[in-house]
Amino acid sequence: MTSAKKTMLSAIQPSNRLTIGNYLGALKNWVKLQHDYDCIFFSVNLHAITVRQDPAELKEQTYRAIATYLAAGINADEATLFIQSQVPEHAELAWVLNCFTYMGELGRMTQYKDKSAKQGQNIPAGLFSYPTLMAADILLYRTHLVPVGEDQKQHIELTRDIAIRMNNLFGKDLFQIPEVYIPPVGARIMSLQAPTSKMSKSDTDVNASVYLNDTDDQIRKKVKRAVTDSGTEIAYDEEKPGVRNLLNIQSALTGKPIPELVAAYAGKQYGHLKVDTAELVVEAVGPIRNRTDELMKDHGYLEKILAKGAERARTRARTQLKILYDRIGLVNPNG
Ligand code: ATP
Ligand code: LTN
Repeated sequence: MTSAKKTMLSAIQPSNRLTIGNYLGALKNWVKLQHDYDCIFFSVNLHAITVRQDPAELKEQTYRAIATYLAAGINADEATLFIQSQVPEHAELAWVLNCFTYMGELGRMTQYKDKSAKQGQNIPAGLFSYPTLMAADILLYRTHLVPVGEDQKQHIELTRDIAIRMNNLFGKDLFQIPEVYIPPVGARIMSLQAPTSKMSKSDTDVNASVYLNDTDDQIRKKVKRAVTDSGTEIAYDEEKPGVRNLLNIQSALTGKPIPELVAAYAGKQYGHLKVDTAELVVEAVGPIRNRTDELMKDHGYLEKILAKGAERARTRARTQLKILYDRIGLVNPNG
């Protein structure tokens, strides 16, 4: 389907159940911005296998991710929704981009440095070339805007560098150069157990993250056990990363500015901040969890949306690949 609107595209790895970090950094903004753009959202299972996954869980989480997008408010009639492995053009373009990306560029990626450090001796090559697959995801659809959390900014800058390089070589209009959208609040939600590290869905400590399918009780327990800081005053302070994180979560959920929240806690204790934060998270997560569970029971409905999305995506992706192949001298599938 063609549209006069600009294209917005984003994706999440189905490497575990999604967290409130994924929600506040990414998904919530997709929902907020969706009507102004022609939207493409998918579940990046090819990215997820850059670290070992259990096959049955990977499949379940891949569908759960799509169900969660819908439950959070993505409109299935308007957006193009699919699973990355259903559109083989992503892997195809990634190979070509690998040939125009430098080892030095990939070696500088923070996510690669963090994740490879946890892998021991045998680092999969896919973890290293991960960003070229992400660049392919974005460049296949002439994307204008990519809404993501702060941790992904570096990957989008690399995508722009690769696109500009190839445009210089093969024609200025070859690829659309994408822009990043990072939300003003909620772009970096921290671990509840180690508030100087990012909340991450693949963290082995289940108490570090609130998952979007946690029960209300689990949410309350996790937020109340959140590591806070020495002292008693509720301040938005560099030295108080635990308190800052809870204030950031509240601000991202309610839209209230931090100074307003801090002022309302004058003279109150950390306990008050935790109880209020827990209730706000319960209020936001509860409906998403319940709706996701309902959708997961209706596989037929999900399959229908995904089949339609993948078909639409493939047509668009093939058009872009044809242009690229012609420009760089590769023979197209149909000659
Ligand atoms: P993994 O632990 O498997 O690396 P993750 O939780 O870091 O996963 P991704 O799939 O890498 O999540 O990210 C999906 C989206 O969620 C991206 O846009 C990313 O920027 C955003 N995101 C992830 N974690 C956070 C966080 N803690 N705060 C804000 N946004 C986040
Ligand atoms: N690398 C991203 C997930 C991702 C993505 C994308 C995000 C893969 N392809 C395309 C935006 C656009 C991450 O969050 N780890």
